[in-house]
Parts: sequence; structure tokens; C-alpha cells
Amino acid sequence: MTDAYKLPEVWTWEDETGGKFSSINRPTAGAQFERELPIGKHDLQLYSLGTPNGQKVTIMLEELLEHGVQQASYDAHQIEIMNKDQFSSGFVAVNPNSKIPALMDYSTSPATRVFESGSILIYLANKFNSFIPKDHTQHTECINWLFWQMASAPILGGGFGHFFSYAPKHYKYPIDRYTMEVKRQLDVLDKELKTKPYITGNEYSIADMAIFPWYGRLVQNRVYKGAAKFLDAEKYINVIRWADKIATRPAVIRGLEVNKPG
Ligand SMILES: N[C@@H](CCC(=O)N[C@@H](CS)C(=O)NCC(=O)O)C(=O)O
Repeated sequence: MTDAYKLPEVWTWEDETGGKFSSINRPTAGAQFERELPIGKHDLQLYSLGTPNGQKVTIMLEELLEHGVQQASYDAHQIEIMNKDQFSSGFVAVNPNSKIPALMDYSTSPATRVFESGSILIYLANKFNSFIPKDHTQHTECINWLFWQMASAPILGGGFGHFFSYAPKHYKYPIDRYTMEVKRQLDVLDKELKTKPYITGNEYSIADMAIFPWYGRLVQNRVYKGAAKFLDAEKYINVIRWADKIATRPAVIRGLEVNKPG
């Protein structure tokens, strides 16, 4: 059990709580300094970093290009979150939530801002009519699983990953809580993928692109060092088979390389 903590009546922010992200996170929103974002030559301007949430979008853009959709050409601008680039006035104008990934589409008038990785995937899928099933049932399944991933990322990233890799110490209570939930989610996926090649059925879609950088890379031991062993990931054989197949796609290989953290 973690040391008991006596709740104050009103919580107040302590500047340095320890852990990897304590120096960048604070309980307020908005721009912290003035700086415009660079704009390259293509209609699509991506402001991101090669973390799992960023990789979802670069995988999709590379899949579109692989598919011959030239209008999906994009400029990728690296946002170094540890350097607080996400708090510039330019970035906050594209995403008031100050998180990567964020996208500007200058092909529309006025230009369109898109933030939240799931929203960006749906935006690109609708814009280019690709990687989202047309069949009603399959389409709904795709959205189901995309939302499932968006809702599970805080458990895996913010919860398990934070306490397994980034917290200043290892605390049993949160690690037990989040490990149990991550394993349950891996089991959900494993049972689903037992009978179908992709998460919505026979069609590779934005739902697979959203899940792969998190759960696919987790079972491949590419997210949070040592986590695959800790989670006994070997037993999720259907997730591993699905992830290994997706990992060989040329667009996925390229998408994982874009905006790699320095
Ligand atoms: N729900 C958001 C989450 C995005 C997110 O958490 N991005 C992280 C990197 S993976 C970030 O920008 N962190 C910067 C910070 O916390 O200040 C999405 O899926 O787009």
C-alpha cells in the first residue's frame, strides 16, 4: 500500500512533484510565450512528435501516400514537448489543449485546425475516403474501436506507463491498479483478434492505426522498457500476430520514423 496521504481541503500545486513530466505540466492552460508555427509548402501541416499518439497520424498520412493519394503530402514539424514547444501561442492556436498531434489543413477556406489524434484520423479518413469501412456495420465497428483506443490510452499511457516508467518511485497501489486494467484491455484485444485479421474484420483501418502504436508496440516491447515482460505479453498471441503483420507495412515503417524524439 502506498503511504497514506492526508487530503487538504483545497489542493494546491507544488512546482516540482518529481518524475519525468513534472517540469512541463502545470494546472493551467493557454500560451506561455509568443511564437508562430512554421508553415511549409503543402496543404497539410503536421505539428507533432513521434510518440504513440503522434505515430497514429504519421502512419495514416504515410498509408495515404502509399495508396497514391498525393494531396496527403504533408510537412512534418517537430514539437519537442520536453522543451515546452506545445505552449507557444502558435501551437495553442491549433490545439488549445497543448498536446501533440495537431494538424492544419490549408486546402479549405478558411483553413481547418484539427486536434486529438482520433479526430485527426477520422478527418483524414473522411477527407480522402480511405481506411474507414463503407459498410454500415464495419464503419460503426471501426469507430467503436477507435473510441475504445482513445479511452484506453490514458490508462496505458497516463496510468500504467506513468507509474511504471516515469514516476519518481515505484508505488504498488497505482501499478497494481493500472497493470490489471492494461492486462484486461490486452485480453479484450486478444479475444477479438482470435477470429479476424484486423480489429474491425477483414479491412485494415484507422482503428488498427490507432491501436498499433500503443498495444501493438507494447507487446513487441517497444513502449516502456521492460513492460512486455512485466505484463507477460507473450501470452497475448493474437495481439502479437496482428502487431507483427502491421509492423511490416512500408507505410507503418516510415510513419514510425517521422518526428522521432531527439
Ligand atoms: N488525447 C490526446 C492525447 C495527446 C497527448 O497526450 N500527447 C502528449 C504526447 S503523447 C503530449 O503532447 N504531451 C505534452 C504535455 O503533456 O505537455 C490525443 O490522442 O491526441
